[in-house]
Amino acid sequence: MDHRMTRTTTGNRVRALFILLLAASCTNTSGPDVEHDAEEHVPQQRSGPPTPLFDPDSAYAYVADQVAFGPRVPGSPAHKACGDWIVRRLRAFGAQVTEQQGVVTAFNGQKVPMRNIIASWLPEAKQRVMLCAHWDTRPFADKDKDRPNEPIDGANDGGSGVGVLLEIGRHLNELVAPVAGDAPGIGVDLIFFDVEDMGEPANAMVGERNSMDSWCLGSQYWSRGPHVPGYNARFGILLDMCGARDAVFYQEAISMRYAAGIVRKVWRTADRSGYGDRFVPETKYFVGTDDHDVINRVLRIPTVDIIEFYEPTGGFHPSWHTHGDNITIIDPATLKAVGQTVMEVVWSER
Ligand code: AHN
Ligand code: ZN
Repeated sequence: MDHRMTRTTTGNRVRALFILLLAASCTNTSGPDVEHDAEEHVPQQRSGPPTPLFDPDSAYAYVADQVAFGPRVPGSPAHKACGDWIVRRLRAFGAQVTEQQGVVTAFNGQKVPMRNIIASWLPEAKQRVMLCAHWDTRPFADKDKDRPNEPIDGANDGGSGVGVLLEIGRHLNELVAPVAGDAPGIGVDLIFFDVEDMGEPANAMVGERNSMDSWCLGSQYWSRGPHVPGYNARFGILLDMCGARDAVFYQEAISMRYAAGIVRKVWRTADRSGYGDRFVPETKYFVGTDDHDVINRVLRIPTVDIIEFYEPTGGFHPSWHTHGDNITIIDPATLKAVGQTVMEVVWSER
């Protein structure tokens, strides 16, 4: 299980090499071309601990581990086992873990058990950053011609966001560890929302508010009663469907409406980190609703959604809510672009 711990030594060596290369590129000011290149690809100089390297193979393994449990349909044994595994991982990473359990009502009247998982580093810090994803998977494949009533693997839809969050969580003790003479750091919360994906299957009413309210039941529950009364954060970042091969991320319209400044911060950071080809600074309206919607509207924490826009469909990846959403569409390179960018944003907060 903890084969990842053995990667730490390699990680440190890779990081040392990275810092050496960075130092070399910073002192090499012999030609204007070199200097220009360094400006574009090297993150801004700042104080505080350097951003650790996000390990794409570790993140990928976390996605595969989730898929191996089977579909994480709320109420199922696989869902329970995967939730327990997420909690164990987070505790091993040094987080304080809080769970929110409740019962919510699906669009068809069915009562569904709900389990939100919240992992906190520096829980007492007033200045906080929130990162989130949904960890449940859709109980049916309503966009598939074959076996539409069977649950999906949700490697991308569910699995990818959780995989990236866990790999970030593996490094968060390094961020919050006290440094001699340094001001107290900022706190971080990773929130794993349940029952995001039991929304009403699309019909003529698509885009209508009532049908939109049937999605994101875990984040609705948390937004109306956060795990800490009066909870606040400087900003939030939601990760949803962020692991498919060649995925490109546009500035999602709901995020632009409520949190344009944070969107620009994230997309600028991606560019500075060398992922400008993945993060395109143009707005696309293609998400009906997602977990960040209710967080923005109810708690008013400016929260952005990093979610793939797939050009040929003008919307989601073609595997969306089909059996094609399995581990074969996941690419560690996509997880890396997203994970390293988000870590750079978080590590830049002072
Ligand atoms: C709609 O836009 C209808 N749903 C986006 C929320 C979602 C479902 N994300 C993943 N699955
Ligand atoms: Zn979905």
